[in-house]
Amino acid sequence: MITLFHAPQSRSSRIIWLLEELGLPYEIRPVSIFRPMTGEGQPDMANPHPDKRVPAIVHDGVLLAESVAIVLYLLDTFPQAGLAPAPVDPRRGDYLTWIGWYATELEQALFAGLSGDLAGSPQKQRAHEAVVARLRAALDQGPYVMGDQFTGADLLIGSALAFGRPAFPADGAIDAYIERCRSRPAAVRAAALDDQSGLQLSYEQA
Ligand SMILES: N[C@@H](CCC(=O)N[C@@H](CS)C(=O)NCC(=O)O)C(=O)O
Repeated sequence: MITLFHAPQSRSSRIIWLLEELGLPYEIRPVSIFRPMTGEGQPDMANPHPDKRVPAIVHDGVLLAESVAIVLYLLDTFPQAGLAPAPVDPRRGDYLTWIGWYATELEQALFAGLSGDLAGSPQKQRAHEAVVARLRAALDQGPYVMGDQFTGADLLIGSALAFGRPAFPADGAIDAYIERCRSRPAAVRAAALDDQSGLQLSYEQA
């Protein structure tokens, strides 16, 4: 059994999406978190995340915190979903590069764009432009960042872009990519579950 420690409308929402993509049984444990944007919420002592953040999962006694670690772990542990090239697959390098890019480049550019930090920093501006250029180049080949195959990299990148869309310039290809990702049946199911996730729920999937 996989247990997801989750707070609605947060970075753990995309882990519900991931679990729906995998089609495995899982349980959602709602936890409260501190929400800096509103100043509401308290860290939850029932949350095993070392910083009392979300997401965290426990699978067979193994704790994982950090979205990237959870995506890599679950897609390698359950390869039948076909959402990650195997370590021996030549596409593995591209996959890991996109995941590293998401964590180190896209996240920073997104928060710099949202906070209005760009204007005063040529260095941040340059990094932000590089992120948009790399994404656009990939989407010109599309439909996903690695071409035809939707992978865990798209789940991370697509969910981050959906959250932080105003951080980036108007662009039809980026909008279409976000829509392509979030209209996947697993993403639609996850959005509905996220809305109800104030309740403790468990899902037995086929
Ligand atoms: N790099 C982490 C970020 C996790 C994170 O910041 N989560 C937020 C919710 S979106 C949180 O739990 N905040 C509570 C806090 O900062 O105490 C990841 O992607 O897993």
